[in-house]
Amino acid sequence: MTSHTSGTSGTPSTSLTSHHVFTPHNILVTGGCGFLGSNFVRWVVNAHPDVHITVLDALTYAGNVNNLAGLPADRVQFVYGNICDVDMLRHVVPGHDAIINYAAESHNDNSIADPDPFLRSNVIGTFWLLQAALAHHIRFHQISTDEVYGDLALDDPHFFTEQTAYRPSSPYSASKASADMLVRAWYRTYGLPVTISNCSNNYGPYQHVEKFIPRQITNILTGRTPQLYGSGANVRDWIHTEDDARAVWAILTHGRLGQTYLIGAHCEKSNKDVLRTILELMGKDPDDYEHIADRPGHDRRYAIDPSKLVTELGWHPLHTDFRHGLEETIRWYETHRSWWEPIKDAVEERYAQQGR
Ligand code: NAD
Ligand code: TDX
Repeated sequence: MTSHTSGTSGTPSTSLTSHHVFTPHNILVTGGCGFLGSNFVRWVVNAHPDVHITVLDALTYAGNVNNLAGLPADRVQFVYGNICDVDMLRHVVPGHDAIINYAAESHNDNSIADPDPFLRSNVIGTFWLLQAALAHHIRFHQISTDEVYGDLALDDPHFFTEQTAYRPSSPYSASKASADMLVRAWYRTYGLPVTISNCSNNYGPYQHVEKFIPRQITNILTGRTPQLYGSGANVRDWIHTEDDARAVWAILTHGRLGQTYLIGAHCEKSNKDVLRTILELMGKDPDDYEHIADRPGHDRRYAIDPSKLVTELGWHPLHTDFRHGLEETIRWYETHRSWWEPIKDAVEERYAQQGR
């Protein structure tokens, strides 16, 4: 780890002078072929020309190596591998100055149908990655989720903060909460230099079509009726994936070790409102959707208070117009049909088997 005083793109300047500043040059991004990971890699390539990135990814159903297409080969190296593979980690991890762990099973509905891979990748995988980081005392950043905090009532005036108690609802969120606990223990017991970020719902390009926003956009593009779970009153706090990437970089380079930072852009919307906006933006009747069976244990509302990130690290979201962000996202799916068309039918078949 080296010390510098100058700020970098996406990071703050003034409030940082008392903080240790970390300047990574050779980072390992696990899960970098997924939605958030690939957007983070692309952002780092553009914003930090001095950083080399190794992407380690098992290319599960959710990973697509084409998500890295067009990135310079001398800056981004892809390694095919599973974070549960201890022998592989022994070879790949050394030489990097930071690990950013995006690798995970990420979809709640899948975790309800079959929790097994979630325990393996999210809990056991994080454990082996921590062990590999510890062997070389490598800076470790864990990508986590606001879902570890459970949910809020729709009319609750409170937000999640770093002090909110963990109360995960689904096998997915329980596995992410478990991983966070491991990361905290490796800091306290072994002194591994870690940080954790818990982010709200991301939207933007390269999101798998199993997720809410891409599923509805591609439903409309393929002549299917959009589908709302339950009443549609459930609220999610949306953030553009590029703003999440900028926040992760700020925490990695300027965050205090051992700390958790919540990432959110104060953009709470009910699922029904999001779907109606998508339909309207795509020139359809905003009421042309159907209510279907609710998700078991469905979290009612997520809402993030990002004050710590804002005051300590000076981060602010740049994508503050959600409607415009949705419009751009719709355009992306309209113009990248070859990216999602080959997997769409299989995703819908899997949903049909789950009764959704
Ligand atoms: P994703 O499903 O799109 O991508 C996950 C990636 O990890 C894929 O490329 C997959 O191949 C890879 N992967 C899975 N298991 C692996 C393993 N054992 N070894 C190596 N690679 C493996 O998921 P995402 O939406 O990009 O989420 C990434 C991370 O961000 C997850 O940890 C998730 O919990 C967290 N997160 C996501 C959101 C969101 O809105 N999508 C919000 C907050 C936090
Ligand atoms: O067809 C649908 N209809 C519907 O009403 C789908 C797929 C979802 N929904 C609802 C369920 C949720 O209330 O939309 C909301 C968003 O659903 P998902 O896209 O599955 O996201 P969510 O369950 O909120 O979790 C997401 O944010 C937190 C990510 O998938 C997680 O990886 C992240 O941790």
